[in-house]
Amino acid sequence: MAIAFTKYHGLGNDFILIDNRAATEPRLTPEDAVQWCDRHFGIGADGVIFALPGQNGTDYTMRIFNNDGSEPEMCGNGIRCLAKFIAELEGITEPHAYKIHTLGGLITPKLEADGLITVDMGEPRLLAADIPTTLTAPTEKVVNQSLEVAGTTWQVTCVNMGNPHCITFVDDVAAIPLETIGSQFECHPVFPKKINTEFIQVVRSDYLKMRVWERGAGITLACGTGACASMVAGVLNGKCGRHVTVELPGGLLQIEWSEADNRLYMTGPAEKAFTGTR
Ligand code: ZDP
Repeated sequence: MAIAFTKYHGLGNDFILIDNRAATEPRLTPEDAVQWCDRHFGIGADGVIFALPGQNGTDYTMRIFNNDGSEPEMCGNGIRCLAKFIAELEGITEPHAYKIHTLGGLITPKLEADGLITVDMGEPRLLAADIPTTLTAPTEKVVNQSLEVAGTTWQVTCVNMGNPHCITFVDDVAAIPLETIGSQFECHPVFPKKINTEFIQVVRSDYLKMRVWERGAGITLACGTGACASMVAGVLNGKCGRHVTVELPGGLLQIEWSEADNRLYMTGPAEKAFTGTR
């Protein structure tokens, strides 16, 4: 039977959204997701996102498959897309906040009057055991640690935003050979759950330029959890403040790390591209 879908993107990080409100398990298998995400033989996307019934008192549950069929815990750009998708399903046009259960914990996206979405992304986790990584002792943070990848020693900082991230500050993001080194970071043995990898150029203390290699998806135009993780890494290394604009290949995200509650707030767009059935 054909399944209806809607394509959305957040700054060019694109997803196939599926109305999964009638069942507690995703309507597609990971293998289906790989085929649907194929840009030549399928619909084309960085991942598939399912809007499932809520649990533990939440409005909805979000599950996501990467375009390689793996399942990440969280997805920052994706949850902005999910918020717009469910508002459309429910016919809601007013500003509205949703409580979303994810494998990375409770996340709260809020549709704003101007059409943007602000997401309460929760608190970052910093201990090596929580990343997870074996780069240092389990109860220590991984800040400015040496990591050997592709014959070069990189200074990395690791942050978990529901999903794992490894951040490296560089002088010029354009000069980084992401196509060749990205997967070597992703699959490095010090990261037992693999890793999302961000390269950050500090333009000003309130403006970062980022390029990303995503676990399970490769180079993408934007990564919301990655933008949050990168600004946390910037603060830990004394390179930026707690209110920053992050410039990604697909556009800009505003990120705030609140001193009052230790939570990250990410603001950015999500746009519908088209609907279809497959
Ligand atoms: O952690 C992972 O495996 C990522 N590929 C998940 C997707 C992250 C995302 N790009 C984001 O915006 O946070 C969707």
